[in-house]
Amino acid sequence: SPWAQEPKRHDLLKPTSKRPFNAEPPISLLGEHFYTPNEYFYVRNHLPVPTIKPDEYELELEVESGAGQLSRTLNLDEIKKLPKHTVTAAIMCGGNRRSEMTRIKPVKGLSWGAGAVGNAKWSGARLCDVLRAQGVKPDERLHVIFEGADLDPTAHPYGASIPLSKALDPRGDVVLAYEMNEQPLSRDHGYPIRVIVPGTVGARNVKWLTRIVVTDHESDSHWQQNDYKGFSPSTDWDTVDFSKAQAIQAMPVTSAICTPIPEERVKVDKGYITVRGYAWSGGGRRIERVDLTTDGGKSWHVAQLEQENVPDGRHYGWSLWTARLPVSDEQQKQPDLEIWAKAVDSAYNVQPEAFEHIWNLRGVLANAYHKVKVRLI
Ligand code: MTE
Ligand code: MO
Repeated sequence: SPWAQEPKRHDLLKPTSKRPFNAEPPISLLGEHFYTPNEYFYVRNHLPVPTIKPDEYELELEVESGAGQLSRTLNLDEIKKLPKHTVTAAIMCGGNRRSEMTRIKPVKGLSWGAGAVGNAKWSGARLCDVLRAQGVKPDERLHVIFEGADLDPTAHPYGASIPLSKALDPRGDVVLAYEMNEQPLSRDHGYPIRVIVPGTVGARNVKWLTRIVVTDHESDSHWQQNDYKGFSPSTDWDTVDFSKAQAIQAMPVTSAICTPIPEERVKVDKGYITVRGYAWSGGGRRIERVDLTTDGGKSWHVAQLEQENVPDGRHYGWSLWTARLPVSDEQQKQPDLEIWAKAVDSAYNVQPEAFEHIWNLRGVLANAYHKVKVRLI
């Protein structure tokens, strides 16, 4: 069975599917650590986990250009000998928070909560160094295709691609990572090498990386062509044309309340409650602000941010936030209180208010305000 060699997983990871293994941690735990502990970093696998022996590992690199084809391989030692670069980056699945969008109208896809995201320090060789050493020059028309060692039943690998301009940009911080939070990558997260494409949807961060191709077209894989794309709320399965939409790359701004959790009984402390969560935007855009309301938007309170001190445009890690929200006597007489969070990124992009107008049939890009109803005690 292709599933005979699946790794052991932490009890805190609650599976939304077991084969392939997909799981997220409880959201209340996520908000507690700026760097998500590796043991309960969400796992999103489309296929069985491959077993790769480090001394047998080879990364193929192919460059198709006007001048012809260049091809070489790199082993693990060669990759580790290249200058080591570390970047803090959150990885978020394109389907994060899908379960909230589903409540409007059903969508096809795993029913993720707000925990299909994690923030880590990734270390490895810079892809721009590897490509430049092979003589690759900037060209806006080209793409970089990544393939994994995980194979579907027809022996096709998991695959995805990104524009060459992102791969070659030193500020793009794309790394061939062998460490996650200073530990060797675990099997579930791509041992021995995965590509980290900061600011870009999780699906392009290919694990168990075995092949890189620089070429004039995107990956023709299912996951690049017929999945992870956004559509109008009025597009349904009879009318959808996947060739007409762009594959998701940079992710939109989003946030989530990590504590309290929905239906939690919350004690009001001297007229205040404390709310914590995360916020993140794709494309290296720093989180500028997180606003909270408990009265449906009549009054807003600005949260305190915890974030890395790195320049905007290259701010790939998430921000954690905390807010103390006043609860009026009037509100304390009601049993329920609804908290809303919305984040604003450095381009002043802001989350949409409701899921109705961003609903799409695959349930991706689910970034409306996060709304959590709690009970006051
Ligand atoms: N890479 C390979 N080879 N196979 C996969 O199934 N899943 C992708 C991406 N890379 C996937 C992959 C998706 S959709 C996501 S969201 C991230 O990996 C999840 O990364 P993680 O499991 O390390 O959290
Ligand atoms: Mo994903």
